[in-house]
Amino acid sequence: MSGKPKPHYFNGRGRMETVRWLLAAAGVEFEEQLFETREEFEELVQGGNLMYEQVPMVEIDGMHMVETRAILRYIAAKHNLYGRILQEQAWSKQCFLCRRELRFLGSLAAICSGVLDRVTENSFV
Ligand SMILES: N[C@@H](CCC(=O)N[C@@H](CS)C(=O)NCC(=O)O)C(=O)O
Repeated sequence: MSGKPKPHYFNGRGRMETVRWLLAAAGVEFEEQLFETREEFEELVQGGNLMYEQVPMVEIDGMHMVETRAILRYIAAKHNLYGRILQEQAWSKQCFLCRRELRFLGSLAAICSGVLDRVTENSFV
C-alpha cells in the first residue's frame, strides 16, 4: 500500500464523489482504481477486502475502508475538517445532509427526464 489513499469504485461519480471532494478539500493526493467492467469489480470482491462486497472502498492508513459515511468521517477527522467545536460540526453536518438530498434530487431528475423522454417518444408532441 502506497502512502496515498487509493479509492476503488466504478468509473463514475456515484457514492465516491463526496470522498473525492473531501480528499481534495483536505489537499490529499490519491490514486484511483476505477472499474470499467463488472468482472473487474468481481475480482476485487474475490480479493476479500470488501467487508460487505460493496464499494466505495478506500485503501488508507493500512485499512480497506468501506461504508461511505465511515470513510468520510475518518478523512474529515484525520484532516481536522470535522469541526473543532459543536457549532462547526453542526455546520458541516448541514452541508453533508444537504448534499445527500441534492444527490437524491439529481437521481430523481434523471429518472423523471427518462420518463419524460418516453412519454414524448410515444406521443405526438
Ligand atoms: N452503505 C454502502 C452502500 C454501498 C453500495 O450500495 N455500493 C454499491 C455501488 S454504489 C455496490 O457496491 N454494489 C455492488 C453490487 O451491485 O454488487 C455505502 O454507503 O457505502
